[in-house]
Amino acid sequence: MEHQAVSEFGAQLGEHSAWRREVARYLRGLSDWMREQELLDDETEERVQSLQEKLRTDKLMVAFVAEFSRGKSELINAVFFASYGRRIMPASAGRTTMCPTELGYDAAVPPCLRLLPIETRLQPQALLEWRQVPEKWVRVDLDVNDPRQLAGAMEKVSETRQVTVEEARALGFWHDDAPEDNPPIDEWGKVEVPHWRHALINMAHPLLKQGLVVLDTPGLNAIGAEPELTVSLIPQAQAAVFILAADTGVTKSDLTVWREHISAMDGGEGAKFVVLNKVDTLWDDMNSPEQIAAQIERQCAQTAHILDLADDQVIALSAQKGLLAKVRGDAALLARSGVPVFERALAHQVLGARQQMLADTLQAMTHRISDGAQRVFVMRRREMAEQELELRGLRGKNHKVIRQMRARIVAEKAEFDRGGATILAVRSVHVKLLREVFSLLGASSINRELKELTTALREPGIKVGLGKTYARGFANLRGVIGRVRALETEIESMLRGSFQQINVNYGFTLRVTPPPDMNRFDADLQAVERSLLQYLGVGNMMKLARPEFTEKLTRALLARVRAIFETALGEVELWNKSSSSQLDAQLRERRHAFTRRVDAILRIQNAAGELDARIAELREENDQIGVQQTRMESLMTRLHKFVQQSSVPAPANAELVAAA
Ligand SMILES: Nc1nc2c(ncn2[C@@H]2O[C@H](COP(=O)(O)OP(=O)(O)OP(=O)(O)O)[C@@H](O)[C@H]2O)c(=O)[nH]1
Ligand SMILES: [Mg+2]
Repeated sequence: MEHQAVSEFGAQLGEHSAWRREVARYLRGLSDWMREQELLDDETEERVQSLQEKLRTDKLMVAFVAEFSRGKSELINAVFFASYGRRIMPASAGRTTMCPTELGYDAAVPPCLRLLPIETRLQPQALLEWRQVPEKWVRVDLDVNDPRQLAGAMEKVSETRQVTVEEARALGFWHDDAPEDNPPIDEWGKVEVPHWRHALINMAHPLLKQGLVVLDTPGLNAIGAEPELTVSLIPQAQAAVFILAADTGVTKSDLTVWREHISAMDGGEGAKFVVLNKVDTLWDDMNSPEQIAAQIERQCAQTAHILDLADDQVIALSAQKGLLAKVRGDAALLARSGVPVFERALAHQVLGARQQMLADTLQAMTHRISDGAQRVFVMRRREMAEQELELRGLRGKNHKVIRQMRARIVAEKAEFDRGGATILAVRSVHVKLLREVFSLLGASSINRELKELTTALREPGIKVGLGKTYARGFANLRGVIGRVRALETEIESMLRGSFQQINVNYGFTLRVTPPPDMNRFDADLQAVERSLLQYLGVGNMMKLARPEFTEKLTRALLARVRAIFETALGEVELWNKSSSSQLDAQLRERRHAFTRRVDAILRIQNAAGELDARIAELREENDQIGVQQTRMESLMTRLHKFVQQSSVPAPANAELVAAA
């Protein structure tokens, strides 16, 4: 394998981004054209825009989670930062990364490192809320062209402070009930705690610019004290990388991290990676390469067994040698380090899955677009056919008949406008039902359904029977989703009935789009429920007796549930828009048609020969619709062809078992 300045993952992410940009370009071409032809209703327009936005800015988070000193930061350096020719994230023996560190890119902010002081833990706001308050973060500017300055600034994530036991307790780093986890007291009676609560790194690194967000986390104790990491940040990552070290094996605390943060994680097998790092500690000149390979394979198998995974799911590598090999341009060492195998697996699983998801969304979208357009085509053709018939009937007729015809059209239009009242009535029922959905998914509904649970959590002291209260709280939330589902069904059948009526009465082609599927939100809630379950065990009795802990837990929980309900609400809103904008579009078409008919009659009244000219025009317009249809289909086919072109190749399965 040849030396690569950019990693395998980088190359594939680059291709994936190019694919996204290209898809966005095709989609823009299609939607611009559709808009010009007045074939796009408001709702579809909104969906197209949001997909465009997603294609442009969608983030992809990879979280590195493990006990301290397993090599998280070193692997991040090897995979993402080797091109700087040195270590960028601090990686050293003992506890190094002291606060969760997010690396990403935001064009609106200059390259910098932002740090949230640990004291913010004394205040009730959730991390999510602190993100909205930039002035509370300490900012350090970064010079991305100077690797030394960069690495120097990054050292900040390792900073600690000496505080009294009292302060440490308040900050969540000292627990009288778990003395073995407490930091040692120095001769001045102080203990060491992290200086920062969270770090955000903003830099225009090529991978970050393409939407990658890397989350580096500190070892066990520091994560445990920040429930938001467990409830929100890690579960929402597209991939989690769990790291073990060959020289320490699988320790009890490794297992705790695995159980609490990774194994319960949603997103299927593809989203979890298990790395056995530091295999270079087994590279021993006294043993033959075969012996070493066999030993590594054995350790992978053992690890897989303990974690209850298939043997080939543990990737053996040496982050340190991988970084060194890239910096030196040593291809043989790089291959031996096993890092490229990990990069390929990551690229394939993460990017492949994401690309598939975008492709599916796009497929559904174009389906919807073409469906809507076909309905408009049908309606336009029908209007034209009717008008042609009307005009043919006027052939050879005198002025009086023509005048009567005009009067009839005007009367028809007036009646149509009056009929608008029926349509309004349909809308008001619809709106009423929707209002119920909105109140079910609103914040006060969540508070109500979780009242018992939040009260129990906030009660001082040991909590008894919390597990049951917890389960009840989530059952309530799922009940709400169930009620929303029932209302959706009700709205859908109401709409179906009235659309049918309107179609018959006015020759419209309205069709009810299926309501958003609530199962997804059900599944999201279940994932949240699972992610917090670990806190309710007997082993956590003491933690749960601490008000500052339960307060954080409660807030993190509420924030996450609120986000899920808000997403559901957004979907229902869009669905609502789909029926109202269909109706609007067809009403508009019909009004156009009336105007065209009246105009034609006026022309015919004014000059002989106009009648045949207008009939010929109608023929032409009708043919034009055929041309539009063909054009639309060809634009769609081009888009689909491109979308299906996958940019991410599959890794050979055998590669996943690294050769030493
Ligand atoms: N021999 C060897 N040492 C490694 C390897 N990867 C990391 N290390 C060393 O292990 C130590 C810990 O690595 P880090 O990357 O700081 O570990 P971490 O998981 O980020 O640890 P915390 O930040 O403390 O949570 C450092 O001294 C690294 O140089 C490896 O592949 N081989
Ligand atoms: Mg680290």
